[in-house]
Amino acid sequence: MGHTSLEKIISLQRNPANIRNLCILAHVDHGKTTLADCLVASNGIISSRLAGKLRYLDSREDEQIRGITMKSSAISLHYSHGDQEYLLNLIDSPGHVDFSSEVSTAVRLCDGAVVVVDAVEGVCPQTQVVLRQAWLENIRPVLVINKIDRLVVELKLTSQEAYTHLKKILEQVNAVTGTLFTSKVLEERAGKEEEEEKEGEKSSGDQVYDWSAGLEEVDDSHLYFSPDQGNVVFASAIDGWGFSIQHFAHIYSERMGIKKEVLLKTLWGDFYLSMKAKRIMKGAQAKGKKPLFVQLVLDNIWSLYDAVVIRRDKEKVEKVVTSLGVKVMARDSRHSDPKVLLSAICSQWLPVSQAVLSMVCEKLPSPLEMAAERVEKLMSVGARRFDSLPEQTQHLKTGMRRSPSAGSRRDGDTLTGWQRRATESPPTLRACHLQDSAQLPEGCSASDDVSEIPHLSRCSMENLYLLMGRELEELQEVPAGNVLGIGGLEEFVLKSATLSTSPACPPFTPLNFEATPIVRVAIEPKHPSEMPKLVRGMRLLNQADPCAEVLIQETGEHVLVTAGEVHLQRCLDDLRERFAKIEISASEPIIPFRETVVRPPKVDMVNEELGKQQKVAIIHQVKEASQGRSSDTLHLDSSGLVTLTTPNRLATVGVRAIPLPQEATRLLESSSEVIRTLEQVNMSLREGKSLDISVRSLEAISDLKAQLESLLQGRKWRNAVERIWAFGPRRYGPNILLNSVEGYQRPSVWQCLSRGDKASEATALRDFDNSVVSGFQLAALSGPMCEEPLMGVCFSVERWDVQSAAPPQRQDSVEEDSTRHEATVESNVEGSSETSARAEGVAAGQSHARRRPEVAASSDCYGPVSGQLIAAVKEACRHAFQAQPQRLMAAMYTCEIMATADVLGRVYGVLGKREGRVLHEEMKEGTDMFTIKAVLPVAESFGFADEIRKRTSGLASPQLVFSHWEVISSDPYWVPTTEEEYLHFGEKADSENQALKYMNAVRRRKGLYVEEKIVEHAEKQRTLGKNK
Ligand SMILES: Nc1nc2c(ncn2[C@@H]2O[C@H](COP(=O)(O)OP(=O)(O)OP(=O)(O)O)[C@@H](O)[C@H]2O)c(=O)[nH]1
Ligand SMILES: [Mg+2]
Repeated sequence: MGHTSLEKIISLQRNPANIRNLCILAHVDHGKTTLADCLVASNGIISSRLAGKLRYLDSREDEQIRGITMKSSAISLHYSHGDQEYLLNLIDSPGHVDFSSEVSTAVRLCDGAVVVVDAVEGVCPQTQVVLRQAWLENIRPVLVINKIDRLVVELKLTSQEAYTHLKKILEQVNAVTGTLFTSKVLEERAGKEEEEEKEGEKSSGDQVYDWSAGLEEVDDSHLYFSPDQGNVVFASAIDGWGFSIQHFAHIYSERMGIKKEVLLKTLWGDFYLSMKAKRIMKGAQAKGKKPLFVQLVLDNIWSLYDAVVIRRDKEKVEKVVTSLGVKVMARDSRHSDPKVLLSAICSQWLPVSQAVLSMVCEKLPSPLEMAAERVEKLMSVGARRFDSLPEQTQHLKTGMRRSPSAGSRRDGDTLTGWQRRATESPPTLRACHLQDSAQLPEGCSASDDVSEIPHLSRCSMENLYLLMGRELEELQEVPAGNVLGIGGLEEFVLKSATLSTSPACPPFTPLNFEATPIVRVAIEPKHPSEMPKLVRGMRLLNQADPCAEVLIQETGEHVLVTAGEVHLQRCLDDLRERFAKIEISASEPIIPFRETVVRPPKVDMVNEELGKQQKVAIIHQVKEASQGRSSDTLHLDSSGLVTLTTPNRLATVGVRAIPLPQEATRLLESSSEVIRTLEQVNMSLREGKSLDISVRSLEAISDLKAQLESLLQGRKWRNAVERIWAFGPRRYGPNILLNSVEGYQRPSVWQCLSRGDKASEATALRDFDNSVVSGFQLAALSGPMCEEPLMGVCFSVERWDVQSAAPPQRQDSVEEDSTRHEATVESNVEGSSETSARAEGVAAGQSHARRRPEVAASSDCYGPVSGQLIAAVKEACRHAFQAQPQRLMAAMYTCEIMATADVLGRVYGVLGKREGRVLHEEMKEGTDMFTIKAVLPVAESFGFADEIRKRTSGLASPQLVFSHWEVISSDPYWVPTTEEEYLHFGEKADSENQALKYMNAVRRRKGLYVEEKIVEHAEKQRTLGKNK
């Protein structure tokens, strides 16, 4: 087949029934790009000899050097299947975890996916992730089991063993799908039950509970991968071959005279060919017979490999070549590398492109078959239900699913799009999925006024492009149902956008991102004068990359946040070469920490139990330390309660910091979305508006409440959940402000749950309620240890006294509690009898000095009361925090490493050196590969992947994904206190303190004061014995 002409593709674009938009998904290195090469070669775009070696869609230099894909790329291919001609818009996605956001965008654009699995490695973490992403986007997957050649050549399995192995892999993949399916059915069922419950309440009471989970009734057989369903292809992309059982069924039905349908059903499975009876029988395994798949399919491939690659038997090869009826060129058969001959034979005998593309055309849906469910999901953002959307919007759904004919239709056209890629030259591009026809000259011509709708702007598209891998073809018009590039949106789109000709179209739901951006670096240009170029470049990068975040920190630094080390490298390269085109320098990665408090330890650093007196000693110490901090406005009692008065003496707050149980912190951390919704609802309730929230979000909120209640048990937490005042920082973080003020009943944060019944009773907020919350937010945003956000801390406000607005006239009024009352009463009478009486008692001059006339005149010099209260609460929280044992929390990666047995030891070595902790280790059945799952602090992860690769000669490569925050057990402020600790650590206790090291590093970076001894060894060393 020659190079498909542009006209051909344009004509194919007009027939959406024969368009397939698909992406290739897999774990890293499972052979996506290699497979894509074979498909591209089938269109004559690259030579088939180079297929698998060129990796055509890895067009970037760094992709070629590193051998991994970093950006998705799209290409349009043509394929004739039967008497139909198809247009395939193919997107090759990266498999490395750092780029999983690229996968999210790719799945959003497609209607189907080819999931590739390595026949040796089987289902890997990213395989599960991509299957889930495809599931969440409601797109249909088909499976390619790749690298079957490795089973023959590397693992040296027999064909029978290989069959068992392949069966296992299929089971693994189906297990993932099964889990996804079950959870969906259960969820739907829960939703249905609730509706029924509501209806049931209305109608009658006698309902019999239905115990079945609903799983039995739902037919899920079409979801699973099975060769007899035609949605599985076995392949070796690098050798250019691949087949589905249809292919062999076709051959053998001719050759053996067995019906094709029978073969289709029996070629995969526990069937064997009985020579005597000349029939296909069941129960191969039980009778010890060769299954049909082994006998008729695998054996042929095995003997071919045996002849060509393993034994290099020329005669046999010739025999095979003639029996297969393929032609081999002389230079191929003489080539020193047997793989060349092998691919020459295989690519004619079982061309992988044909197997995969036929399956794609038959099994994947066309854009016309887009599920109604998917459209609804796309359009109902956040808590909204689809049927609560305006009618005009709901109408668009039919527009999106209606069959768009060739040409253009202007009624209610919806042009939906996702920004994909921004390059500087050629002009800025965005690949879009057009759901209805768009014509260039008209662009977006909605006549309605759009200015008052937030985040909505009008733009016109300047260019439309066909994406052809490394090249672009400019097009005049693109009919609906295609993947294409759009130029001229640079000014309008930040990261992603929904394009529509109708302003009624809501923005589509945000993409499901699996990776969290966690690695941050500060960036600056080499030459300071080039700052504007850098700023512009960073803006473009922000647009082009779905996952990278660009921000300016309070310090004025330009910060880039990326998902991981490899992603960071790519973003920097992009900035240098494409977007900013200047020399830049990046700081060392800034590693995030969290600050928290813990319960007082029960044992000391040498694992001796802390007795009562020693504990007293510790408390004593804390006291001593805090005494230094105490002033006349601040008071700290031995139970950790901090009382602080505002400078104008009007308000006093008492705050205590309590560590939250770990599970509760984790729950808050993972429910930030729910808390955010809760906050939005409360905000609108406070403003007197009512927000139309869906049952599902309400349910999520009440779930959260119930879970919190079950986690916060015990005397200390009695009624705590009801008393929650706010979450923080930023109002949705994993810290809690608790209202323990006696006599202050404020409306609960959960009030949206009991809307209707209690809303009227709810008491009003006290004045300055908001200031207390703001003070808490500030305190939670940066802690006292190194100004990092807090996590898992509960601040319980136990006292909050506000005196009425009349400002006290005397600065020293607090001293005499008994006289305070009188003081306020008489406050307006300057120089009253009482004051003068006292003044007489004290030396007159001293009294004057203390009274400071400007203070007496007004309290205004301290600023507004709300501001003072914010500062007071913030300070009180900080001191309360410091009164507890403080700890740092480190961000942790989970890390999955596949390694062979012989390099296992080295992997453990590297992990140990970097403070990693192995969670479990498992042997992959049938191989000598081990999967190791470990956790590793982000702070120690830089260069980890490289080190592992080097130490194991490239045999193991880790995948790092951010997982959670973990308390670092050592106390950064630790000094020896008990006898044993002195003995063990010595007076100076200068052994390594990891937490202190981290804390000081952060403090130094932020320009904070770092307490360090400069002269470490100025004294003569004494032996411990003398010291005692
Ligand atoms: N033995 C064997 N190796 C293969 C096969 N297919 C691909 N490979 C090799 O696997 C490695 C990775 O292939 P790629 O195609 O780059 O994998 P990928 O899935 O695109 O990787 P990422 O895009 O980085 O996720 C390359 O070294 C290929 O040569 C195959 O069928 N058999
Ligand atoms: Mg790739």
